[in-house]
Amino acid sequence: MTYPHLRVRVDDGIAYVELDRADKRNALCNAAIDSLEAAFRDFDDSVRAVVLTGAGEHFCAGLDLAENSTRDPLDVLRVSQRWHKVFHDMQFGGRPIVAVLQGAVIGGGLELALAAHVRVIERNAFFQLPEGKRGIFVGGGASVRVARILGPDRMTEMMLTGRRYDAVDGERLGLGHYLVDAGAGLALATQLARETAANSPLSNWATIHALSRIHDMSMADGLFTESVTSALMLATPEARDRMERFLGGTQR
Ligand code: 1HE
Repeated sequence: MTYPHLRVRVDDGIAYVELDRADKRNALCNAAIDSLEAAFRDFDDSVRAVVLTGAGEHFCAGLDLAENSTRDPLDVLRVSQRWHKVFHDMQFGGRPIVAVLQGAVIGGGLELALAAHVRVIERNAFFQLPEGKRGIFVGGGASVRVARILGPDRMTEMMLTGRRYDAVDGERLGLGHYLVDAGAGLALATQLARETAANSPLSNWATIHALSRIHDMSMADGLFTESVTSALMLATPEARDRMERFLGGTQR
């Protein structure tokens, strides 16, 4: 399958999805969003994890401003809700996504990055929410996904001042989980994707879904949901096999 502005290949159970619009710094136009939706929808069960990258020197410069500078409010509302759906489907597709972040991770680029579960930051990366400078507001989920990591206070400051966080700041603040030299991200992301792909798919599915939802619950509801999820998972044949294998290998 081919997807406009996206390069997709599958190798040994890992899908490599690359934003392929380097001449526009991988800015997300409607066609690129459509491609992301289609690519993730088209993966079959043989794809157990995804590595998400951006071609060229920058991960993603965010919303395609050229395409969006003359929209009316209803149109913008539709674009925003479409991004929400596509990023939601990526985040909750049940497959771990490992992103490699280099250069600009700006606006909608950061929103896309945060739909990934594991993020590797290369030392040349920088993070910015310049929406205030462009006279707009975040629309691809940042007020939820960025604010959950930074908190609304720091995100407000980031948006008001348009400040740039560098790679070290990004890792320190939790925008990514690993910090590596420029050019070293793909190798680590591949290794991490392989590790997550070797987990039980059901366990990955539960981790991806349950933790995020439990975060939104009261303590009592969260603990109850954890118990139910735990009971469901422990009773699966795969869980039994894996525990037996561990016990057989180490304790018997
Ligand atoms: C673009 C875009 C874009 C580059 N939309 N065309 N995002 C921004 O405000 C970020 C705007 N971009 C930049 O700040 C810079 O381009 C970068 C720091 C990312 C890279 O700088 P540089 O010097 O390597 O590239 P450049 O020369 O600025 O751009 C190269 C080309 O990409 C140029 O087009 P060209 O035809 O003149 O070659 C740029 O116009 C084009 N380009 N970024 C359209 N974003 C759902 S709500 C989300 C809201 C947001 O994402 S707001 C943040 C928008």
